[in-house]
Amino acid sequence: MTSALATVAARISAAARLTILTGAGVSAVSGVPTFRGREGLWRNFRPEDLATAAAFQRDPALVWEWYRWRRERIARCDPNAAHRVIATWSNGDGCRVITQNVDDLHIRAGTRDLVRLHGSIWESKCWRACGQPPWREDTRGVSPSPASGTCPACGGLARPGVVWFGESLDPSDVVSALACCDCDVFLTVGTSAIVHPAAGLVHEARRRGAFTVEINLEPTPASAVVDVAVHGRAEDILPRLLQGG
Ligand code: BV8
Repeated sequence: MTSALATVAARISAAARLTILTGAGVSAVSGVPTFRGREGLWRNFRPEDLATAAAFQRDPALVWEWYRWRRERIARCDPNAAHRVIATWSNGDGCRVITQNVDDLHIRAGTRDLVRLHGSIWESKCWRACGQPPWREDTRGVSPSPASGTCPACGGLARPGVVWFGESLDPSDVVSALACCDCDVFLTVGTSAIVHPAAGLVHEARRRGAFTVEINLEPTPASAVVDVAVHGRAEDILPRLLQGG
């Protein structure tokens, strides 16, 4: 057990309030492609090129093809040990989980009271915002039929129910995420700490007095800010922290 892990484990067990922010690295070992890793590319497109309203306006078929490809990939993925540890912590008192991920693996692992900053890939919504609430297309194992590309209320074009670059997050999610920064320990796990406003949360937690920890394979822009930066795989590190380091 390294001294860094022992320090973090001690801080977690003494914490009345624990907040965990996750990114794509938590789902990587489950087989979900990360955004900026090698396998994150799709036909040489960058996510920032496709996950935008402008890209959808320009070529909805291409964007739907990417989301359908991701849904089919994610449908074959299951939660891993990192998700299970986070779910265990979330079912205790005082633990809140914020995720940037849209794969719903935290939910499938039983995480309680999850703040999903960027929505869910299993949801669709009306492109024209006709008033139809978002609807789920959880078709694990089966790719959604093309008909799922239309709004059940107005028959217009449907779009993936995620937050795209250049779109504002749901204000209630931002309020919830900021409230989670009032904590004793803030863990940022498996995120490149590039996408805002999620990337600002660890700074806010530190400003509010939290003991901050990063768990990642490699340094990120958050590494210089946190109290402890642990380099390793989330699926290895988190179970060791649950066991006391
Ligand atoms: C907004 C849904 C107001 C779609 C996503 C301030 C400064 C700079 C830019 C901005 C700023 N404020 C706003 C912006 C613009 C923009 C932004 O941040 N751009 C970035 C690219 C610079 N933000 C926005 O547009 C946001 N909206 O702020 O509204 C506004 C409006 C207009 C103009 C200005 C402001 C909306 C952002 C939401 C975008 N949607 N997803 C979809 O999924 O299709 S974001 C997308 O990136 C995913 O959700 C993903 O989760 C997220 C972050 O990526 P990561 O999760 O970190 O994944 P990544 O692959 O990058 O990294 C994985 C990490 O895991 C790596 O570090 C790797 O080392 C590590 N890892 C891998 N395996 C493991 C591991 N670690 C541990 N264990 C392992 N096994």
